[in-house]
Amino acid sequence: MKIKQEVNDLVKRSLDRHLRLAVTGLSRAGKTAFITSLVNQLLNSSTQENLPLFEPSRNKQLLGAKRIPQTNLMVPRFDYDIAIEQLHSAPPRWPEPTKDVSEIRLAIRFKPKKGARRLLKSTSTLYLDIVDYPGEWLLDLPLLDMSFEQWSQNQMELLKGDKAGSQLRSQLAKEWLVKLNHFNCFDTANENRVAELSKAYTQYLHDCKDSGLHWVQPGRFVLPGELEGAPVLQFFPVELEVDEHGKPTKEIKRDSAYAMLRSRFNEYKKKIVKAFYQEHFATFDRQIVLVDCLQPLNSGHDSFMDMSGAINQLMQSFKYGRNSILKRLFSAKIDKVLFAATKADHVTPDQHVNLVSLLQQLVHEAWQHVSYEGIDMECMSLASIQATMPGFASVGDTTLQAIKGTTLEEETMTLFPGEVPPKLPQQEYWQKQGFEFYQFRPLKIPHDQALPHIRMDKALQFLLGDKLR
Ligand SMILES: Nc1nc2c(ncn2[C@@H]2O[C@H](COP(=O)(O)OP(=O)(O)OP(=O)(O)O)[C@@H](O)[C@H]2O)c(=O)[nH]1
Ligand SMILES: [Mg+2]
Repeated sequence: MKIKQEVNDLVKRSLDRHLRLAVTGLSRAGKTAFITSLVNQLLNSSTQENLPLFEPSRNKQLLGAKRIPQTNLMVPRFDYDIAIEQLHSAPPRWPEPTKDVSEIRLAIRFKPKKGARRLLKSTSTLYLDIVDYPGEWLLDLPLLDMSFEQWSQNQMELLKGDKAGSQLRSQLAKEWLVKLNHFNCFDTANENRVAELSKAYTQYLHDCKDSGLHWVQPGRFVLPGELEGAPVLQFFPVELEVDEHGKPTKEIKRDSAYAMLRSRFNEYKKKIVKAFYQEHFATFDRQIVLVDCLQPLNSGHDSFMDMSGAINQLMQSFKYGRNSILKRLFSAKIDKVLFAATKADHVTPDQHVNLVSLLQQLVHEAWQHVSYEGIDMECMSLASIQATMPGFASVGDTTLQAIKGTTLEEETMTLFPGEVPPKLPQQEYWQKQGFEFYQFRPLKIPHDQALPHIRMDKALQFLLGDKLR
């Protein structure tokens, strides 16, 4: 009897599956909403039928899901209960912004469809770890291949010329640049001065984010988490002359401010960037990248082009080519990447096609490269937590598609927010027509109902469908 139990346990363990799903996106892209909805949909999957595009649910193979303690004890827990509490408060509220990595673990029980699994036992379990981390951290990947001098030069160049966003950046950087002008990096280092200039530089990066520019480096400066105030986050680029090998033409003394900045930059690369890729990124099996295409459409040309650059940068993290930085750090595991345009409920349903083709354009260049590397990729649009309902509005004799929702100020509105361009918009788009969307608060829904969504089931199918067969 005991032996039979042991054999059964052994079979069970070898047939159960594990999957680490990473969820990322630039700040406010909708990560917390996505994870909350995903967990909520799975917890409700055995009793509710609102996931028709998710095969295991449609085929009634899902027996149930429950939350279980995570195995990685070094990462904070994703606060699902608080998010749900906020969504169910009166009036409903969106979950608070988050700043760090966090994770949550689910055990999903299902009936296998065929094969050895089915023969040996009637149920299997998929252990799913869902990890939330800021997309800004991926913007730091290129630092690993850069010297302090190269990085400084890059940052300074961003402020010059007529590239999209340069003018805005140089305005935002003014206060820091004035301080930098009065700073001699060849003098003996003074920690307080370095801290003061770092603060001004960090403020400039925050101001970039607040003005709709997402491409900021180092990414951890705007989302420091526990490292707030630590010297490893206190450095900034400097302007200096370099020789043909990229080395400073002036002699650098060991006790100079320059030497301090350079060593902190190197420490940042090693202890923050490299450590993230080795300790976290290397463990991911699947990745979803959430993109809010609508916010930059609202903010204008520079913000949009800047986001396009940031997405391109973000995608470098899935380039596992032979000579890539990643290859040197670890062997890649991610086999599927989903790009999802979030908050689709902000636009009318007829605009969803355009939203997807716009996203495809945004990721196009890098996309070709990644599919070449053998990763399965897809683009889609979704609303993790649907806050509006589609409807119609009459303008004169014509009836137009519209959306209806309640604003954060508790005002009910029916509106047509605008057309989403199917391609990267040209200058005329910004001059001719704007795009205007409102923030809506979540809908009121009873506790025992799964959260309303648009195409979460399609996302689940791409990310988990094959693991629940
Ligand atoms: N209408 C609508 N709004 C959404 C949806 N998902 C997110 N939002 C809005 O986007 C905001 C940001 O969403 P979060 O899920 O907090 O985004 P995040 O990526 O976790 O943001 P950070 O934690 O700040 O990085 C929310 O407060 C909502 O206003 C959605 O599906 N529909
Ligand atoms: Mg969040």
